[in-house]
This record gives sequence, C-alpha cells and structure tokens, in this order.
Amino acid sequence: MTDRSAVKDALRAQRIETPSWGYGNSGTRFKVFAQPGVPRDPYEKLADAAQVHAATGAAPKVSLHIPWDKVEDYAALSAHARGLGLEIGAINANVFQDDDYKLGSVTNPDPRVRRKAVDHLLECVDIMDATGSTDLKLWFSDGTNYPGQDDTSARQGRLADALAEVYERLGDDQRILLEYKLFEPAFYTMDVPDWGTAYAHCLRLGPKATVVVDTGHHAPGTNIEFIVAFLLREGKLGGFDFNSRFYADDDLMAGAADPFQLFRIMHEVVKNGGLAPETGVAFMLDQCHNIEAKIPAVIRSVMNVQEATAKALLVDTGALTAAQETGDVLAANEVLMDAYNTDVRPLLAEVRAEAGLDPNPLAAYRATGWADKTAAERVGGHQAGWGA
Ligand code: RM4
Ligand code: MN
Repeated sequence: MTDRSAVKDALRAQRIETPSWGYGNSGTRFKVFAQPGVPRDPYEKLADAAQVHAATGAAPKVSLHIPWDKVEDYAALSAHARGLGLEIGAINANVFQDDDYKLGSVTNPDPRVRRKAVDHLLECVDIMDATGSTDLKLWFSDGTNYPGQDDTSARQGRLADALAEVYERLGDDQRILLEYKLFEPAFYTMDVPDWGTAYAHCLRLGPKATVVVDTGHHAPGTNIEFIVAFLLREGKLGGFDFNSRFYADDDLMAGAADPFQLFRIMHEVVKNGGLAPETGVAFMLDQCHNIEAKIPAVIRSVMNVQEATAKALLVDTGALTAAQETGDVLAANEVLMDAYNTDVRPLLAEVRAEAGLDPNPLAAYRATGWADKTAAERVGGHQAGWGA
C-alpha cells in the first residue's frame, strides 16, 4: 500500500489492547521492585490504562487476568471502564498459581484437579458475559519436568476434553484464544508447546477457537512471521501477545529488542489482510515493566507497534509482487528494506494531530502530571502485582 491517505486510515483504525498486569508491580523470581503510585485494585489499573488511551488514542481495550483482577461486581467494573472510554478486552484465565496445579491444571492426572481447573475456565466465561468481553485467552503452564513423569498423549486427551467443555459454553460472539509456549515452567514437555499443537486443538474445536501468538514464547531463531502468515491464511490467527525477548520469555516492551522482527510480523499481517477488523486479529500487549515506569512503557510499546505497522503499510506491494514474480531476489528484498528504513514518526505524528491528539504521546502523558498525582494519592492499601 503506498496511497498515503489509505495508510493513514489504516493507522487510525488500529487498536492495541493493553494488559492490566502491565500496570501492577512485577519482577523476576529474584525480586519485585515496587513503584510509587502503582494501582491497588482493578479500578485503578483501568484508570492507568485510560491514560495510555488518552495519550495514544489507540488503546481502548484492556485485558484482565483472573483472579488478579477479581472484583465483586464485574458489571460495575465494566461500567467503570466505559466511563473511562475503555472496554474490557480478553479475559485471561489463571490455572497456574494454585498448589493444586503442581502437576498440571486441565491435564493433571487427578480428575478432581482437572474439574477445578475447568470450573475456573467456565467462571472466566461468566466474567466475559458480565463484562462484554469476547475473548477467552488460555495459557496453560501444564507439562512435565522429567521423562516418564506422565503419559504425554493422555495429557493431550485431557486437554482436548477440557477445551471441548469450555468451547461448548461459549456464546455466539465469544471465542477461545489458545496460547502456546515452548518451555517454562515445565522443562521437559509443555502440553501446548507450539503453534502446531495449538492449531490442531483449535481445528478440532471449531471456528470459535483460534491461536494466539505470544512473541516471547518461541525458541531463539524461530521464524514467527511464517507462523503468522500460515495461521492468517487458515483463518486461525486470533491475535498477538506482543512483547520483546532477548533470551526467554523476557516480557520486555514490544518492539524494543527486535523492531525488525516486529516489522516482519506486521508485514505478514498487512499483506494477508489481518488489519481488517473482520479477521478478528487482536493486537494485545503481554508484558511487564519491572524497572521502568509503567504507563510510559506501555505508551512506548503502543507506539512501537504503530511504527512497525506504518512501515508494513508502506511496503510497495506492486513492486514487491513484480519482483517476486520475476524472481528478482535482490529487488524484492530492497522493497521490504525501503519500507523498514523509512522514518514513519512524522507520518504517525500527523495521524495523531489530525485526530486531535498531541503528536508526541509520551510528552502528552508527562504533561498530565498523572505520575505525581497517583504517587501522592495512592498511599496505603496493597499495591497490585502478580498473585494479588
Ligand atoms: C503467560 C502467558 C499469558 C499471560 C501470563 C501472565 O506466560 O503469556 O498470556 O497471561 O503469562
Ligand atoms: Mn502471553
């Protein structure tokens, strides 16, 4: 696409969903560094998310994580979100932080534990009903640490049974986003280690089950954009959990470690129609901000996704196809690199200014004084964090 106004329309339309847990305290298994002004409950997390949306105009949806975002009244939480100009995005189930799940959740050898895990997933669908969320994001920490520990194929059967029960419970406009991860916390086998496994389960389940690609969940060197192209072509790409990794599941800011990879991913998205709302691709962030200020880090990540998208939209597809069809390897590569090497910041500044926003979202956020205000006001209580 090289028509400037079409590029701007596409950029204006893109929505990036931010994670409630990105606003809470987080860290590594070595240390969690608390920050001043961190939200103490889901309502305050939404208030922070609203700052990201106000600055960028592009982040109206917020993913929740249950039970981290457990509240008495989900309809009230959803109304609070609407009052802030936000919507509730994906509901993330959590079946990895209970003692019962030591040997797995939905694939646990003990049927009592499996029942408990599936009941939690069904509770998450109830929460979707109450909040208007359409997406159930499922990530399972299930797996084994030692050869012989459990029956690998029996675990696949248990997983399929659990997914089928949850799938049956979905409303017409609701869907499952099934996430995969290569390793961690299990180190020998994960029960959903890769996109192929997730895809096979989703195929068997039906059209309301799609795969979510968390960019941090692959082996080093994996060609993630190939996975994206394949899943889009099959109509099975539900969305992304964007973040950056240098080594494992680092959960750093999207686009920070490898902006070229993010561009290559967005190129496949754009080329295969994945920006169109009807394809249902959710552009979510799944990251944590352990040492940097959280709200500006989320804003930076949104901007990084937008920059990668803008570059992908600038690819001269006519020239690319011509080069591909004539087998001109160098010319084809040059078309892509020309787009990647374009400075798209002025274009995005223009899109923002035309939408009545500050062209510089980070400056806009700083000017609000929100960080000082929340640091002064949010004292006492218990800061939100993992396991809160
Ligand atoms: C998992 C997975 C999920 C996220 C949790 C916090 O690794 O990426 O999407 O909800 O972490
Ligand atoms: Mn994820």
